[in-house]
Amino acid sequence: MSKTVWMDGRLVPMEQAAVSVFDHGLLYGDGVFEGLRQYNGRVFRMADHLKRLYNSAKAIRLEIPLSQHDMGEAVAATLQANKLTDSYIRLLVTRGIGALGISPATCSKPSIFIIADSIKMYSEETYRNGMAIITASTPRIAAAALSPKIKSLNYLNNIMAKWEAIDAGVPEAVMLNPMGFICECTADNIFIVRDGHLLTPAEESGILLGITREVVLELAVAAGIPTRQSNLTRYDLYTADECFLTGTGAEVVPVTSVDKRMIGDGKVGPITRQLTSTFHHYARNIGNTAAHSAIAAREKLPTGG
Ligand code: PXG
Repeated sequence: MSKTVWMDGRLVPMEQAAVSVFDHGLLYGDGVFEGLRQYNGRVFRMADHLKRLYNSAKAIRLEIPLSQHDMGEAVAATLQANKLTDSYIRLLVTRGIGALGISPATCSKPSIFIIADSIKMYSEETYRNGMAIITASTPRIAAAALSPKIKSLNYLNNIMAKWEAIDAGVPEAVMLNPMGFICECTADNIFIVRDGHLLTPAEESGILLGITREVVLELAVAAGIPTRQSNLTRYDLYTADECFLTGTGAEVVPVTSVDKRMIGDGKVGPITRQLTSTFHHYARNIGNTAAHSAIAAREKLPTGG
């Protein structure tokens, strides 16, 4: 079935959803994006995703020509047009069409695109048995160069790290910051468990502040699991009792080996198991109520069924 894409206020068939070769999003990666999930007709943590999108845009001096409220409506309209109740949503804002030089000043109006599609997750087997990952030699971009908090259309570092994962025959690669501390994987945050404590790289390590990461930290606190955000090294990963990744697409996915070092006993550990299942349930039920998704509720998103 042909998908419908929201483009600058119009719902168009995917075949016609094309951008100009003069769009600076294409020419220079000048733009920002978000990836959201819809569960049972409701968008998970939409307010948080929109806030991050508008902050990313503000940081690069990109003025989104739509209020956050209207952006929520546009997302709802896209989901409705595609008759979706469980989906992955990609929201992009580009600098728009301009002259061939890099100057953003030549671009008169940013463009907004909303794409909704089915979700590609890891296999059942991976959630049950975990996966092997590597550390990449490509570093995460330095916070001093471009804040990793900005979800920009510049993902080349991450893509180079993804090549390393592909070459190593594993699904993901951990990126380190220029100091050698652990940051995150190419599109997921990373956690370890050590002596019953849940540890994850801190904001200061230079990471994207993942929304799934935040929810997992909240769920851990609620479950009485002590949490700490700090600098972590490869040694900490190699000697961890448990390890997992978090992301909008992946949710919580267990890691059982890093750079050929077995994590713990090589099986998915109890805290990982607990958080995987707690998150899974929370996203589909409790965490997806009007209170946690105020904008989604206001926009009367399709109720599913
Ligand atoms: N780090 C980076 C560099 C990312 O791009 C995350 C962490 C996780 O953040 P969230 O907010 O999604 O928990 C991302 C987000 C996918 C997918 O298909 C990945 C992202 C966004 C949407 C979907 O796994 N990247």
